[in-house]
Formats: sequence, structure tokens, C-alpha cells
Amino acid sequence: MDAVILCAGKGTRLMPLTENRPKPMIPIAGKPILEHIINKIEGFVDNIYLIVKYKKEIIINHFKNHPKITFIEQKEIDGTGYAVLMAKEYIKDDFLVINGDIVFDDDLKNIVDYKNAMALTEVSNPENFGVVVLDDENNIIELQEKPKNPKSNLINAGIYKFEKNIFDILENLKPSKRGEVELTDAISELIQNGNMKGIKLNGYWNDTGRPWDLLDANKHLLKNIKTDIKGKIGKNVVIDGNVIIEESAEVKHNSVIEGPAIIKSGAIVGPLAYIRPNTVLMENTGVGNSSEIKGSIIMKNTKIPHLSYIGDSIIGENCNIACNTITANLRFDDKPVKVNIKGKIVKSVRKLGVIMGDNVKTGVQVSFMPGVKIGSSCWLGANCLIDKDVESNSFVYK
Ligand code: TTP
Repeated sequence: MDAVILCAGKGTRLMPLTENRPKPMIPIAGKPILEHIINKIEGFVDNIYLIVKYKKEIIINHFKNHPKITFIEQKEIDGTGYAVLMAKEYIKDDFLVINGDIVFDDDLKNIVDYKNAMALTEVSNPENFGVVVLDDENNIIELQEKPKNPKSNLINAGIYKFEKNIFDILENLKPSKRGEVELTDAISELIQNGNMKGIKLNGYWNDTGRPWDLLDANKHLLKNIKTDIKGKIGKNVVIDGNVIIEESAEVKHNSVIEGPAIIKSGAIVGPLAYIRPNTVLMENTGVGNSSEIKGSIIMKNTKIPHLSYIGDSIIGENCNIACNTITANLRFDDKPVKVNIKGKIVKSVRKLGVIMGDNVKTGVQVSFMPGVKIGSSCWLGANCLIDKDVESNSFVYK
């Protein structure tokens, strides 16, 4: 059996993290979201077809040596249905379709037994998803797209099993109101014919739609790591809990690392740094004297050399965080931190710091209020308090 993974979307809700990379390439728990999916299925599928478009070269470059992977470029038309159709000439038999941006525990062994099936998961906010209604034999009898009054808590988890004739349905579909050829329109036809099962997934599922979803998925995946220390460890370093320190990483003397945490190759920690649980320091990062990092993803080449606090945050690549840069990650009133997602202010989680794009520089003593987003390539001048989102390429100063 083959698998088609949809990786061509823009991931606009995750801007600025998707400004320079496709959403499936955002690193969580030390590797891109897409790599977690591929690792899960590569043992039991014959071929993996990645449908790519937005920033495709980053995906191609990362996976080009994988023996089972073929890249297919999604042409001009948008939509998940059109994306699947791109694989028509490659697929010989039944196949899996997986959104390239989901994190899940299930091994997918249950879904492959059915002719046409959709994986389902239960959520507390079904109104934000495609809601599914099942009959007693797990046939899907209704699919409601982001309904005001959801009929169940079961939603479309973005994983499907199809027979090859789904391509005939897709070819005859007209674009939806938003001008996209939608996979769910093809599925509606299968539902009308009584030919679509709903299979509940076991365990964790997250569609990484919003920045705090990434931190939650990161935390979840880090629960499974086992201690593996290959890097150089200095004198009086304290390592507590499960921690991976890759070869050529270095933890200098008197630093404290509380797992779960991953320190990737080339990263240099300390002396006297404090790495708290659920932190990932990607390749060639640096966290120096008296800097404290908690529950955060720090992407490659970013340096936090001294006296800073970064909590519950995502920091892009190649950032330079100057002395005494501080993130606030909790409101006085303990209410959920509010975040602007595509112009709409939404409640996130109780603890959220800053979401920062790539190539940002902070001056000394810059502070961030909870939930602010900083676009790529900004300069934030000394002593600024950043209490609203900053557009890419801005220079903010006092
Ligand atoms: P969406 O979640 O609909 O789109 P998106 O990833 O661009 O996210 P956002 O809403 O933040 O902009 O896409 C579902 C999956 O399908 C996702 O893995 C991306 C993929 N996709 C394609 O491969 N091609 C497409 O044309 C579209 C729309 C999505």
C-alpha cells in the first residue's frame, strides 16, 4: 500500500513561523512535523508521495535521500482534493492520505483494513473542525464543516484510506465557494453511497493549527524520549529526567538541564545556563550564562548568550537575543493569553510567551508581553516593551 501526504498548504495561521518554511517543516521534538509522520508509516507502506508547493525546496532538500519518497508538485489550483488528484498516475491500488501537519499517536493499523475510511478523533471544540456523525455500524452518515451546532464531538482527523476510484470522483468535482477543489466534497459522495467508515484514533492527536498547538505537541512527543547523552558535558552539570544531548553538542560547567529536553548537535549550553522541561534547542543554538529556557522550541543557529528568560515560546532560526531579553508568559489574572490569528483575537492557553520568526535581533533589555508575535527579520531596539504584534522587517525603537 502507498501513502500520499499533503504538504502543499501555506499554514497561514502559523505565521510568522511559516514565513520561511512550509508548516510540515516546523520542528517539534527535534525534527520536522512531517518527519514524525514519515517515521510512523515508512515501515508498512511501499511508496510515500509528498504533495508539495509552498516553499517546496525545503521539503525536497530534507527528504531527497529517502528511498520510498517521491515529490509531486501541486499545480495552480488550491484545495486538498486537487492535492490528492496530483497523485493519480502514481497510485496503483488502495492508498492512505495524511495531512502533512498532524501529530498523532495511533499506528494507523486499524484504518488500513477498510476500503474507504476517515480517521476520527474526539475534541472539546468540534465547531472549529469537520464534525462527523456515525451510525451504529461506524458508517459516516453526515459531515458538517465547522458547524455552529455540532452534532457530535467526533471530528475529521485528516487521515484517510481510499480505493483508487476516489480519483474519478475528484476529477469531476467543481471548485467550492472558496475556489478550492475540496477532498471533503469527494468524501460527501462516498458518504451518500454508504461507503465511508469512521475509525476512531487511539491516543493523542493535534492538527498544529495555532502556535500553542505546536508547543502542546512538542510537550507530548517529548514524553517518549529516553536519555541519550553523546555530547560533551562539563564539570558540575546537573542533568535530571530524560534528556537527549546529541554528539557535538556541549553543556558547559555548572549548567542545569531538567528533562524532558533535547539538545541537538552543535548546540552550546552554559556555563551556568538553566534548561527547564519541554525545551528543544535545535542545531547550533547557544544558551549562555544565566539564561533560562522553559517549555520552548529554539530553532537552529539562534543565540541567547546571557541573562535572558524565554518561557513557553517559539523562536525562529538565526535570531540573536541580547542580554536581559525577557518573555512574560502568564497574565496577572491567570486568564488565557490572547493571540491575534489572521486578524481575529483568540484565547489560547494559560501560559504562552512570544512567537518569533527567523532572523530577529533584540537589543538589551527587551521585554515581551504574553502571546505577541514578531515577524521575521525585525530589529527590536534596546529597552523596548513589546506589547503588540510586530510586522516582518520592522525596526522598533524607543
Ligand atoms: P488546511 O489546514 O486547509 O490548510 P493549511 O495547511 O494551508 O493551513 P492554514 O489554514 O493555516 O492556512 O490544509 C489541510 C492539509 O492539506 C494540510 O496538511 C495542507 C494540505 N494542503 C495541500 O496540500 N494543498 C492545498 O491546496 C491545501 C489547501 C492544503
